[in-house]
Amino acid sequence: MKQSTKRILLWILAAFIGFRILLLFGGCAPAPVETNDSPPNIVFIFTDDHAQAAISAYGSPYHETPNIDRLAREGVLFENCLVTNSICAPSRATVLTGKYSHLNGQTTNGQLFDGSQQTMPKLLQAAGYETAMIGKWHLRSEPTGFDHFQVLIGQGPYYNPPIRTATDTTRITGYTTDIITDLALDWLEDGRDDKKPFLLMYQHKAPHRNWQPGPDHLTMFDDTTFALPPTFYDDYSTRSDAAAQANMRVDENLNAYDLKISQQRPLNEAQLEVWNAAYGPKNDAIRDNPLEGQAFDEWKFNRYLKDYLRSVQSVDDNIGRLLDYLDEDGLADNTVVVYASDQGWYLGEHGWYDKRWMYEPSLKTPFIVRWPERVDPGQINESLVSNVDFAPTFLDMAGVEIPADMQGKSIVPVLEGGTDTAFRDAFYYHYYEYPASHCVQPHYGVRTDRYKLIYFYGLGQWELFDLQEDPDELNNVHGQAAFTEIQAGLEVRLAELREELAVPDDPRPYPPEPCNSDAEGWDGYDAG
Ligand SMILES: [Ca+2]
Repeated sequence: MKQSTKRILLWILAAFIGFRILLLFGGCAPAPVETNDSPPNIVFIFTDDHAQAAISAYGSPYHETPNIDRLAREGVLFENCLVTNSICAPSRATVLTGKYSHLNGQTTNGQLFDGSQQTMPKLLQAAGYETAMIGKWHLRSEPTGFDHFQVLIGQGPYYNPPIRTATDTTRITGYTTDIITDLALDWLEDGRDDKKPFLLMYQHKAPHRNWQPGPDHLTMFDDTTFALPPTFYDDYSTRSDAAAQANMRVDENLNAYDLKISQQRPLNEAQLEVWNAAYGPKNDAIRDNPLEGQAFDEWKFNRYLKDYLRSVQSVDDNIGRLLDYLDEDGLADNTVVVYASDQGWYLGEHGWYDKRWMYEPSLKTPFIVRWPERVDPGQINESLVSNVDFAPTFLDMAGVEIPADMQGKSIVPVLEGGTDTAFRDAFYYHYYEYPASHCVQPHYGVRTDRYKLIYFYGLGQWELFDLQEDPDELNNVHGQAAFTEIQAGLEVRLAELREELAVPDDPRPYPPEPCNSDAEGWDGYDAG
């Protein structure tokens, strides 16, 4: 190359560098954010059917969850994380795709998840992340977008779970919540490529039905009696016909296997030993002192609630193990830790267990984010965020472009900006699965910070709640003169959201199919 040409190229290079420096430090350019340059690791802790009411950071009236509370203390707790469709597989599909059920194809638990579509783990993987999925997958199709997976088969058992990998299936002896954590820690320690940032989806079965506690907590709460929740004997007056039609009452619909008054399913020797230690003496007591009426309802509620809380307690213990590992290994600062469940759950509110409804206990799911490098600790945020926002948020955290067809949006501005950051004025919800377990009528609706409008389209019936005046949603004010304007505004917003989100037209006239979940047999246990 001629000297003169070389000189010209050097000048061009110098001018380019100067321009870049000007961009970085010039008066009109934003100040650079001082952070670690490497993209953060993401640990997504995901449980199944965990109610906010069973986390002390959310004000549980029942128990303490010190390790989840620690995450909340060190991060941001979202009070209003709303799910798009309150049931297992649809929630999981929404988390993976950043899309509502009608677009990702998973409207109910009955479908096979289409793993060929775009997902957040695939996009992170393509951007150089190492991706792993360990624990409960529950999407029937083979996991895609992961460098490594070790998953339960279907719902998986609470004890001695078969664990499936890309190449084989091995039964591991022990309590599933502990085992999933062992596998996650093994992967963090020895399994991953430590030159890459990682996404670890660490997903528990617990506290899904039928709530089998671990060996460490079999007798926890034995000396406690919990009072029935104030709405336990809800008679569903003022509501549509849907609530009264459902079969998910603690006092009527829990069966012997749920309540551990019968083994029913064949148990192996190890399971039998645990079962006898935990329930043998308690069942002797109930046999010798038969109960009836409200006393029997209270007994059932306590049996149910205590097993549920015991299952949660092991989740909390294991989250402590994981947080300790991140500290000890020096990973904590540049690792985002997220805690969430696939939906909320009823702990006797309205008399119920299970989920599905757009009512608050199942619409809301726990959501806590800790990100020491970027987010101030100890925040409580009331923004209307959602599980549809998880995928775009993780991509944003990783510096990966969010695809235009994702329907959620990044929560990062809220995480960094705090409570005054505007996020979403109204949220769309849609539940589809019917006829199915528990006979909950399909419905959709809109929730704002204060109001909730629900349409049960199989019944052609509406409900409207003022959450400020009626937080328990006992008083349906739809059609009342005082709410005419509010109702009209919500109807408009609902139609707008349905259009924005490309929701197909109402499936009316809805086929008047009969629903009888008493005849479901054991299928109810696979109902996510
Ligand atoms: Ca679930």
